[in-house]
Amino acid sequence: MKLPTSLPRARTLRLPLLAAIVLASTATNHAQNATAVVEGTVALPAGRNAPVVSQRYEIVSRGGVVAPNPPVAIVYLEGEFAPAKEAAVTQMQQRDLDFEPRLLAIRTGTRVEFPNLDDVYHNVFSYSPTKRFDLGRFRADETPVPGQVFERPGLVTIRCDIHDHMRAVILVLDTPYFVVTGTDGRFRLEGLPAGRYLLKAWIDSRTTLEREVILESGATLQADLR
Ligand SMILES: [Cu+2]
Repeated sequence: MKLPTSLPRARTLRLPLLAAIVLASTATNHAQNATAVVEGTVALPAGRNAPVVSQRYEIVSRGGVVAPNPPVAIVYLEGEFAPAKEAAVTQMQQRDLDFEPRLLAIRTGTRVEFPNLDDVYHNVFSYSPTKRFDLGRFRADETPVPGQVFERPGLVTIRCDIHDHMRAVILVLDTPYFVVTGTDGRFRLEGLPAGRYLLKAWIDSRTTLEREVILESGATLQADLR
């Protein structure tokens, strides 16, 4: 078949290119317009004899349910998000025979280091199906700092083989958008992309609340979870 004049031919070539440029700029704008906010309150269960003076919750296990006490929740946005540009690294320290923090939320793929800041040995391990590991006995001067990469989403209970009272929880989430509530249940998540998502609140190993949210750029949505 003989090609028509050069003008229409140029047009047909140019159109897909234009479409590609428009798509690319839309994608960029989408990332740049991550300006939505959601805030609200999670209905937390009653505390179990929580010491009111202490702002620091402990991790308790009762009837097979692992929960922070006094209760707090981890609120997160579930959806399809671009993978992290670079692997994140964070820390769960051992200090004064305790984990700091005791409750840690991370995105999948994050490496957690477990530096020992005490002058005794610790032996951090987990039997959780989400992530089983045993770092063995290590001291403060251990190099490199013992750590683990958490690839799968789920709950990981962290313990120390030497100090039975040491408990911590890592919640591995397949999202970059999460926050721990205050003990009053209040939360605020900023810098969110517009769209329709599930907003979830992890309360304990048996309880996660959820509701659908529709986020708009530059707008703050009030959304309570109960
Ligand atoms: Cu220990």
